[in-house]
Amino acid sequence: MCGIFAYLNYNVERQRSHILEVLFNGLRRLEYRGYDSSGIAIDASSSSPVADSSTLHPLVFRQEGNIESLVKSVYQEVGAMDLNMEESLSVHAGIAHTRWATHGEPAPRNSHPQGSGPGNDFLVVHNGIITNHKVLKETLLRHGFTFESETDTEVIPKLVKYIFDQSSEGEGGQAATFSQVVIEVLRHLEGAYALIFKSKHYPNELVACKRGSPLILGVKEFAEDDDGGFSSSNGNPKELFLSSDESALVEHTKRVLRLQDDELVHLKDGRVSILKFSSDRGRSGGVLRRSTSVQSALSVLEMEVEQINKGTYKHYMQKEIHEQPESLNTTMRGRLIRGGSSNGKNVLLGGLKDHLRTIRRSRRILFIGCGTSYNAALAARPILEELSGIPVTMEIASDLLDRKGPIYREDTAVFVSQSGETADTLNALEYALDNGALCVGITNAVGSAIARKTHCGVHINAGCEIGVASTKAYTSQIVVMAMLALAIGGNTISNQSRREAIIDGLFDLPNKVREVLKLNQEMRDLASQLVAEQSLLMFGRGYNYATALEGALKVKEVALMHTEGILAGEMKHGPLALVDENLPIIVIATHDSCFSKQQSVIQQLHARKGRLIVMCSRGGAASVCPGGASRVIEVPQVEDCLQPVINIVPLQLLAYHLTVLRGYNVDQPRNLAKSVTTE
Ligand code: UD2
Ligand code: GLU
Ligand code: MG
Repeated sequence: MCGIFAYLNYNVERQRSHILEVLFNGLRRLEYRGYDSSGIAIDASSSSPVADSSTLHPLVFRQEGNIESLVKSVYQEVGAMDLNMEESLSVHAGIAHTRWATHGEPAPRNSHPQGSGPGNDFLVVHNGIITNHKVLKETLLRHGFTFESETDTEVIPKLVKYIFDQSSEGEGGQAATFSQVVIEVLRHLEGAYALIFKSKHYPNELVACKRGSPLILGVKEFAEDDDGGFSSSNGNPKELFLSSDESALVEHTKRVLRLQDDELVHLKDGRVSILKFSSDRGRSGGVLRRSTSVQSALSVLEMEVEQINKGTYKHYMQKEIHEQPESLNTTMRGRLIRGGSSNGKNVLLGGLKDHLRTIRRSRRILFIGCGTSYNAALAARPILEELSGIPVTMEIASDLLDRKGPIYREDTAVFVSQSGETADTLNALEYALDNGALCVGITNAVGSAIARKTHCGVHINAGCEIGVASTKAYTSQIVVMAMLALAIGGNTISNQSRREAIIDGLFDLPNKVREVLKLNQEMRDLASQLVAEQSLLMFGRGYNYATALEGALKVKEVALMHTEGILAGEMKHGPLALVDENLPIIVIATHDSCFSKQQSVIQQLHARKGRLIVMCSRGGAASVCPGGASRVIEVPQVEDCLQPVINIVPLQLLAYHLTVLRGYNVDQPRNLAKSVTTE
């Protein structure tokens, strides 16, 4: 994780050059965590405790690359603008950041502080990810804001400015405090963050808060009558620090306070106030009385956010299916390395790197999940077995608990859950923790129960998923588990070319998903053929056994049509009895090591006059069904272990169109909930 740092001196004279050095040093202490760019913001022109927005001019400096290149460029720029470095400031608030890009390439415009627009009325440094940034951005664009970066972060300073402007245009009542305005902003943010806000409208104040990412306050007081409290209301000379990491604080003070999630600190006039905020959207969040104008600015915004959520799509499920090229990009961003000749191609999962050795030494890996998450793990199982050489067993969470299946200290248990709140999976996690296993989470929701309680893990970063039937989370889960397999497998001479092929395949996967999405119309046609059927079978094997299960689950849960996913190798042990000229059967037969076995399955089904729909690799129709299937779905071919990501897409589209044609509710299927938080 990257770093965040702030320094506020109050009633202590500090030269501007000293303030800069404190900020730079803070960043140097955070360097060890890795980063790709950095930046700081300080004030120009003289500041005093009574400074106002007309006398303060924030200066923002941002650079790609290492801290020293930032330092160099800052000194060049301040030299050029004749800024008095010796000027002594009795109060000043400066902020700083090291960035590890998640949204947008490393570049000065994407570095932090991010600003609210011309004049930089509000500045923000951010660690983490804002998962609903797109929706917020669209709203802000319509309110006339323009964006300069590709970051998820930029919506935050813009949103503060929007809310601030709206509230001060209000009925001329008492102006909102800095923390009030920030709390309103937080109610709109989803995802993970540690944030520090600075503004010329609130000179010499800082507001900081966190959810999911760490943030620590350090206090150094100079007066004798130290009352020892953090919320001391005294105006004694002091220096205040904020950082994502203790290592940047220890040289200044030992008096630190680790902020909890949903806590906010407001540094003003030498006082430190700590407030609890509720980021729940529905409730009247925040502890502060909200001025009415802030409130009305907010309700307008909330309404608009709802309206544009679906964009041009009719349903969330449809939107989320079509979003997959982007969600996969976000999942992989910053985690795939295809650079320098020395280390070649590799993956970096920040949340696991300190645990890989333990995982490699484990006696077995258990994948534990329910529904779609279980299916995603099943899709990734073959590649994890191949690259790690460790036995991988699959567990449906409820079944593991029903059996009280044995789990040992030498096991690594991987818990897969989109919401991170799935009750059965959470219970299985408690059980595995009690038994001493190393517990790894694969979750989409940052700060969720499973993310918090696992020892380590990976956020799939697929963005908020609203449709009850999971689509984009499924493909992102598979991709994360393929990266997990690469990370655990490690680099050996013998598997090098295989690893590189998979990494290349991952890089190209979003493009291939874009191609397969072009089957939309074809799948709608197929859906209209199948709309009145009672039942549907899906046959898969190897990497695509999971595809058959997940495809069937999709059709079942949204289109309310009985559908079964069947392991093709089991055909003769029962399912063959069902085959006749009426029952539609989808056979997944894309090119991989199981292909010839699938060919023979198709022949046998054909011999029994089965009504076949065959999914095959592009251009492969003739070799798959010489006798002619009633229909062929041709998909782009990718590296075998990534093929499930491609193959599920037409089946998601089929399920979607079947549902619409059958007149059912797509986004809220009968009897189902998005996250199953009860057993
Ligand atoms: C982190 C930051 C990301 C960016 C990046 C830079 C967060 C949430 N992520 O991403 O914004 O700054 O670093 O390197 O701030 N974890 C669990 N269980 C789970 C999922 C995650 O314990 O189910 C832990 C994980 O071990 C790690 C932390 O949560 O300590 C963040 O996980 P991540 O996958 O978001 O980490 P990373 O390095 O990709
Ligand atoms: N998501 C933000 C960005 O890409 C912050 C990344 C970070 O934590 O450094 O700019
Ligand atoms: Mg955790």
